[in-house]
Amino acid sequence: MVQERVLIVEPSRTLATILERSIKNRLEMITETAFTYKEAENLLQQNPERFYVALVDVDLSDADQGDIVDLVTGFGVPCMVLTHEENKGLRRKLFSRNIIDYWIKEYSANYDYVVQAIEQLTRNREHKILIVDDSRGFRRLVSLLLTRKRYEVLEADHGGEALNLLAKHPDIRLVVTDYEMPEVNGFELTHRIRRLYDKSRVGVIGLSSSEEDGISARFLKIGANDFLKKPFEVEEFYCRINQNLEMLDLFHQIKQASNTDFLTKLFNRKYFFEVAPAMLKRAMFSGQKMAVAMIDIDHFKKINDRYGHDGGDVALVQTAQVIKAKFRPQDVVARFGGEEFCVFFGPIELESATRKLQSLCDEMRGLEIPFGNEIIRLTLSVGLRLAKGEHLDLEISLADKLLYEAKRGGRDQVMVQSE
Ligand code: GH3
Ligand code: MG
Repeated sequence: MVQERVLIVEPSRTLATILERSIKNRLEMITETAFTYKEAENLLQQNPERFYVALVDVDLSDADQGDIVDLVTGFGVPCMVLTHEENKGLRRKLFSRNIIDYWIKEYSANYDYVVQAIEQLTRNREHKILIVDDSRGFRRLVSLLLTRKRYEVLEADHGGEALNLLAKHPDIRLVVTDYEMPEVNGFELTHRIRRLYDKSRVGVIGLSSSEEDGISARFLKIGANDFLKKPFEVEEFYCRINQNLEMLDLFHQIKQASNTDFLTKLFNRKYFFEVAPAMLKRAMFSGQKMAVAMIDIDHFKKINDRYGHDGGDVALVQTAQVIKAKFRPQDVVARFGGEEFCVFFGPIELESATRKLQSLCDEMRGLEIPFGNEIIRLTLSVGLRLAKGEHLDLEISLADKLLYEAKRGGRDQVMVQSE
């Protein structure tokens, strides 16, 4: 991967060194430093695309205040500003000249904020935002503001198109929608989005320039996550976008943590029983074949006894990875507890499921799991059956019986239900 570069334009050598160190150490990015406007110009003239972002002081001895911003943005490099002055006019002027962030040096104690903001930029690339507005000019403006911050942006000029794009791009995290639009207005769109996606899955920020009473409250009551009145200050717009995405990320992390097993990162039993029963019911209704497998590590107690609990944990994590890699996205793979796993297969023939599990057993038998100076080896026993009814609990207990037979029959094998 190409290492990202940060251009620092800072007349104070001491501060430049502090910034260089924090960016290198914490973000593993390369820095190039200019102490004057002229030096910055020289650096930018050769291959400006190498700069991911520029961090500039607007007061340089060889240029007027703020000229450096025009230079940097003129080369298409996103520009963040550090300044000595708390000056409202300057702040506004700089945002109108397309900077993406602004800090007062005296308030920025150890410059953590600056480093965090650069880090945030790299994360922004993972966030897809949909802008919905019938005015092309306004969409372009918002889109520019967001792409400058490295968000990925999609545009729709009416509510219907917005819903189509949401269906086509399930990774859209945030919708920024105007209120007044022909056909489907912002309220109607928010309402329809909420029928399909909850607040933690797709965020909605309503916008309006209307003087009508209660627009913001109505947006929020219909299910918008936030509201912003037009025209807005660019800095506030950025803060709201950032804050809402942070909140959505938090929701996502909490959900992830509650659905996955901490050690192996596989789905946990709770999540399994949230999704699999409905899958089975749907499959039974439409006549599809589904299979259930219970997998258990053989003599795992001995592994713990011999290599200690840490060795057991390493073996569990490796086993989980091999199991996970073996199955398809439509199969639900979960750690049920201890050293026991369950696979609920999406539509599949019994022969195909059997082959997959046999190949899993073969792979595990041959796998050498390094632990310190030692190698851990283990085998698996599996019980597999084709689901006959729509009660998952029953299917699992029957697969468990087959697993028990596999154990009794000598372990390291797949026991398949006889038709
Ligand atoms: P069998 O072949 O009959 O399945 O024998 P076994 O030893 O694998 O089965 P048993 O159920 O007797 O023992 C399972 C052991 O797994 C007991 C428990 O201490 C250990 N175990 C459960 N969870 C964890 C874990 O998260 N980490 C580690 N290291 N060990 C665990
Ligand atoms: Mg076991």
